[in-house]
Order: sequence, then C-alpha cells, then structure tokens
Amino acid sequence: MTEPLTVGVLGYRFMGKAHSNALARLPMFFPDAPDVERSVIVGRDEEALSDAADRFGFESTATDWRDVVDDVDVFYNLGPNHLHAEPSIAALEAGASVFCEKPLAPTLDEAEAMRDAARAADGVAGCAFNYRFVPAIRYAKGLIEDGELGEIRHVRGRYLQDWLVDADAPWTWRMDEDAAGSGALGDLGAHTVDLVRFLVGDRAGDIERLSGHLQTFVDERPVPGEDEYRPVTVDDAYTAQAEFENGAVGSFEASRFADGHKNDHTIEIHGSEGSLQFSLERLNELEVKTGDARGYETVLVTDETDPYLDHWWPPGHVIGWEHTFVHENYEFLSAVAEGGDFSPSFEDGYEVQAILDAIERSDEAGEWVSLD
Ligand code: SOE
Repeated sequence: MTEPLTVGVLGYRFMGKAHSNALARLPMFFPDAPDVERSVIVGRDEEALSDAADRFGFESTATDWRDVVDDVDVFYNLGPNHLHAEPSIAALEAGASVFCEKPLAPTLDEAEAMRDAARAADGVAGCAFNYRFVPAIRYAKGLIEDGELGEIRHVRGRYLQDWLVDADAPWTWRMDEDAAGSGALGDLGAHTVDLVRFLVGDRAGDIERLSGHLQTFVDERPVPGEDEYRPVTVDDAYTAQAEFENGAVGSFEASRFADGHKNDHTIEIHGSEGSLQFSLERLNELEVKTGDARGYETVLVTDETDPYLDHWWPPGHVIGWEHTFVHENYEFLSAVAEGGDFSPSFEDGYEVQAILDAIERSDEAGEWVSLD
C-alpha cells in the first residue's frame, strides 16, 4: 500500500476552511483520490489555530511555515497574497508540491520568481483558480472547443461584490497594496482573466493589447478595535477592454461597490455561430444559444455525464460553491500522486498576473498597452 500524502496548510480562515472541507470530502465522494494525511496547519494565533486544527481535522499546528515546508509532501499556501512567494518557493525547493491560492502573487516580479521556482522543481505547482472546476464552466469549454459557438467575437466578464459599499466597512489587509498587490483587480479580476484564458484561449488566442482603468472610491477605513483609520492603497473597482489575437474584443470589470451583488461572476461569450452566458450565482446552469434558436436555452448542468457530477447526486440535485474546491483538490492531488501535470499551474498564475500588471500599467500611462 502506498503511503498517504502528508499535507501542511498555511492559513486557517476562509480559504483554509474551504480547502480543509475539500480534503475531508475527498475519500467519501472521490474514492480514487490519493490518501491524504492532514498533518499540520500553520498560522500565527495559537488559540485560533488549535481550534481550527480540531475542527478541520489536522494532527498538529505550527506558528512558523519554515518548520513545515521541509517535512510535508504537499504545501498549501492559503495565506494573504504577500505570503505567497517566499513560503511557496521554499517548499518547492524542499521538494514538496505546492498549491497556492490566487492571485499567484501581489506583483509580477514575485509571480515570475514563483513560476521560475516551479519550472526548476520536481513537485507539482498549482494555482487555485477554483472556478475552472465548476461543471457548467467545463461544459462551456467543451462547447467552445467543439466549435459550437464558431469564431469567438466577444468576451465579457464581470465580477461584482458589494461588501465595501458602506464607507465605514472595516479596513483589512485586502485594502493594502503591500499585502494584497491590488484590490478588486487582483482579488476578483484574476478569476475573470483566468476563466477567459481557460475558456477561449485556444480559439481566440492571447490578449494582444488592452486598456485599463482603476478607481478607489473610499481612501481610508476604520481599523477594527482601534481608534484609527488606515489608508486604502488599492483599487475598489477596475474596468478593462482588450483585443485578442483573433480580433475578438473583450471587456472586463470588477467591483467591491456594486450594491446588491454579493458574489456575481458573470461570463458572456458570443461567437459567429452562437453565444453562452454563465453566472456564478446560478452555477448549476449555463445559458446557451446555438444554431437557429431564437434565444437562449437554460441547460441544467447536473447530469451524471456532466463533468464531476457522477461523484455527487442524481441529476437535478444541485451542487454549490464548496464543491469546486473538492474538484480542484481531486485533480491537484491526483497529479501529485501520479507525477502528472496540473493546470492551472504557476505558469498560468504568472500569465494572469502579466495581464493584471498590464491593466495597472495602462491605467498609470492613460493609454493602451501591448502584451508581448
Ligand atoms: C473576496 O471577496 C473573495 O473571497 C475572493 O478572495 C475569492 O477568491 C472569491 O472566490 C470570492 O470573493
């Protein structure tokens, strides 16, 4: 019998919980997934950490990632963006495989260093863009690849949230350029750019040039528990327009100020033969228009023949956001166990970062920017 893969996880909050839940679900729903030992969970606050270890099923805790990266087969980097590069590179150099949350890094230079470390390493290096693992997104990719939409002409992506509409909403690291890199652009736009590359990259080619605009609406926010305001040094919203290699036009947008939208990631694609629309808030559905149909048909993507769904429930028994983490963990850990490839890789994470970086450069220069 093969030994279980030992896993160390940095981060025990939102993403720590989402990935730990996925690790716990795998043996029940994906029995062919490799065996995993939830060995150690890493963070700074010992009390919160010990509580997380109990609830998430980890054997031990550590307050320094340096004590962990040499000892595990797989290192999950689920910390804030400024903690992505150094621990991930150290783990890769120590021979571990690494699964790192998005965006790959706060800056393009750090993303490049991570990509180069991954190229030189034996382990698998994955960037956790979970929305690639929504069954309806896989189904959409299949339609595009089969030519059902024809030549791609329009790609539209918007990711809208509203948790900062209130000017007194508390300051967090996500509003600090040093910790996060950028705001809505890196946190939300990274997902859109990754999905667009995934869905139409093979048909429309790369983005050749783009123009971007970033905006911050509220410049400082109260620090919880302190009589202090801290500056907001990232964007609250961005917009960008893009031209693809095949001449298709793209428009992208994200905001944390879109009142009424909680987690609305919408992708619309129009081709010479048809169109499709996806919305994360209705993630079991895909709107498709092909051939002579006069309008969109809603396809419920929950059949056993649809991607990943034979592992869950009978047709029509919908799945949710957390299942996307189970699917990506299944693919990533299988690649680690079998020595196979995994995408999205650090290479993909770097390519996304290069586009985000170009959007920022365009905003600063006030003009279109070409991507080499
Ligand atoms: C931010 O609000 C956030 O939690 C992102 O960090 C996630 O990547 C996204 O899936 C949901 O929104």
